[in-house]
Amino acid sequence: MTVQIITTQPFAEQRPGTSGLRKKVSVFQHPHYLENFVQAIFNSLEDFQGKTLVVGGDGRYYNKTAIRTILQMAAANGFGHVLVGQHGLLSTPAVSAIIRKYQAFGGIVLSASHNPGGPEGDFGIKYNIGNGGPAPEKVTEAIYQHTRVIKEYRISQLPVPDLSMLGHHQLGNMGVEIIDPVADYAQLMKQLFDFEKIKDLFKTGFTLRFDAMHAITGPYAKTILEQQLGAPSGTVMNGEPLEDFGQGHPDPNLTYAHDLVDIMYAEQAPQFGAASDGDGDRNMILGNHFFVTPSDSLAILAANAHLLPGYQQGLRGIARSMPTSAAADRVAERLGIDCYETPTGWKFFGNLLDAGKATLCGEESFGTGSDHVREKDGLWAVLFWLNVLACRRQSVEAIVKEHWAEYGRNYYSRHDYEAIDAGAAQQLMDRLNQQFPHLPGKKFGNYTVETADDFSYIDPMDHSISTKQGLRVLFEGGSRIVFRLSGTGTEGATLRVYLESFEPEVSRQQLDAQVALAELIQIADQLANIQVLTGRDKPSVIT
Ligand code: VG1
Ligand code: CO
Repeated sequence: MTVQIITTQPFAEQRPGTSGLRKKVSVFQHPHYLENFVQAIFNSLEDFQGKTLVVGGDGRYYNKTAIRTILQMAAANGFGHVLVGQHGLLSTPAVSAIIRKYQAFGGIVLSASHNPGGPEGDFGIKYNIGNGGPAPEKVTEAIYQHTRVIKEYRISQLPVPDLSMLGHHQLGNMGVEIIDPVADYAQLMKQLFDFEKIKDLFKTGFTLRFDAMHAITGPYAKTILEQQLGAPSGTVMNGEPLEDFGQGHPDPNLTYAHDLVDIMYAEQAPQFGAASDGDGDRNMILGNHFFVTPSDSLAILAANAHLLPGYQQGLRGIARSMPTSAAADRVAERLGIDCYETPTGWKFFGNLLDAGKATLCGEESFGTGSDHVREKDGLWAVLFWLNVLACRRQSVEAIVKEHWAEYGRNYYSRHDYEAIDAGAAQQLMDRLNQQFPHLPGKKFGNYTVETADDFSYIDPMDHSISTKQGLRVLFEGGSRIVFRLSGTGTEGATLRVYLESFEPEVSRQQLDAQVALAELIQIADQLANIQVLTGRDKPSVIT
C-alpha cells in the first residue's frame, strides 16, 4: 500500500488569521503540524476527488519541503491533478489567475506574505477556493474546527517529481503538471494593458526601478518589464527569490523597502519606482522624490481606468477595506458607481467581485487589485500605473497633485506598534471600547466626535456577518481614527492606528501628512493611552 494513514493529535490554535495560517518556521517543523493543517483543509472540502489543485509559494525557507508533503497528501486524498509552479514558485496573484484559467477546484499558497523568512522567520499556508480567491470566513472556520478534532491524515509514500522539471509527471494516480510560474500570468497582463504604448514610453528613455525585495516578483517583473516591455536590464533590482529574502523584510513600505526609497529620493532619481512583497500581492508606488499612499493610488487608478484597454468599458463599482481612506469614495461618487466598505482582508472582496458589483478593490496596506483575479496584485498595479503614465506623459507627482486639486485630499497615515505585549494590546482595545458610549458629542481640540463604534459588516451577497473588525472614532467633517489589532503577526500583538482627515481646499493640500495629522495623532494617544499601555514612545512603522 502506498498510502499511509498516520495517527495524529490536534495542535492548539491552528486558526487562520487575516490571510491564512501564519507561524514561525519552527512551529511548522513540528512533526505532523503542517500535515494536520493540510488534512484539515481537505477534510473541510467536498467533492474534490479527481479534480485539480494548484500549489505554489513565494520561495521562502520551507517552501519546497511543504510542497512535497502537500503533493503526497493531495495524491493520498484523491485529487486528480496538481498544477505546481516550477521550483515550487507561484505568486499569490498568479495562483489566483491559474485557478481561474484552468478551472481548478482550489489552490494552496505557501507564504507568510510580507513577514520575514528563513529558518528563524515565518511560514504560512492559505487555501484559495475555485473563484481563485482566499477562502471566505465560513471555510476558514470549518478548517479551524477540523484542526481541533483531527485524528489522522493520509499521505502517499511515493516519491515526488523533481520540481525543476517542467512538464507532466505522475504521483500514483495523480497527475503532476510542473508549469512555468510566469507564462499564464504574463498573458493575462497583456490582455489588460496596452503593452505597445508602455514599450513606446520606455523607448523615450523613461526610467523605472522595481524592487522585488528578493521575493517572488523577481521572475515575473524581469519577464514582463524587461523582456516584454523593453525596460533596460537592471530595472528590476533584488530580482532573485531567496529563501530568507536576503535577510530583508519583504514588506514594500517606506521603512522596509529602504533600498528603493534611497534611490527614489537621491539626486538622479528615476521617474517611477515600485516594490512588491514576499508573495507578490502588494505594491508600493513612488515618483521622483514622491510617495503615493495606497489609498490615493486606488482612487487615482479608478479615476484613470477608462484610459486602459482592460477597463475601457468603465468600472462597475469600487470596494475598499474600512481603514482605507475615503479618497476612492469621491471618485466613485463622480463616476456614479457604488463604493463598498469591507473589513480588512482580501477575502471580503470575493463575493462583490463574483457578483460583478466591484471592478477595482483596494486596501491601505499596499493592496490593489481588480476583477481579473480574486487576490490583490502587486505587479498588476505597477503595470496599471505604467499604462496611465504612458497615456498621460506626466510625472507621478503631477498626476497625484492634479487628482487632489480635482477631488480634494484625504490626508492619511497608519501607525503600527509591532510585537507589543498581547495582553496589553487587548487591554488597550477593551478600555477604548468601554469609552465609546460616552464619546459622541465630545470635543478634542478642533475635532468633535460624531460616532464611535466597533465595525461590523454584513456581506451583501451571502449575508454573513463579521463583527469586531476595528474600533472607529468618527469626527464631524469626515476625519477619523481607527484602531485594530493585526491578524497576520506572529510575535505578541501588533496595534494599527489609522488616521485620516479630509482637506477640500486645493491651496492647503501641500502639507506633510504627519504634520496635517498631528492633532489627530495626539488625540489617538489621549483616547487609547497608547504610549503608557504599549510602553512605546513612537510607532515601529509609519506609513
Ligand atoms: C495585513 C493588512 C491587510 C492585508 C493582510 C494580508 O493584515 O493590514 O490589509 O489584507 O495583511 O496581506 P493585518 O491583520 O496584519 O492588519 V498579505 O500581503 O499578507 O496577503
Ligand atoms: Co502579500
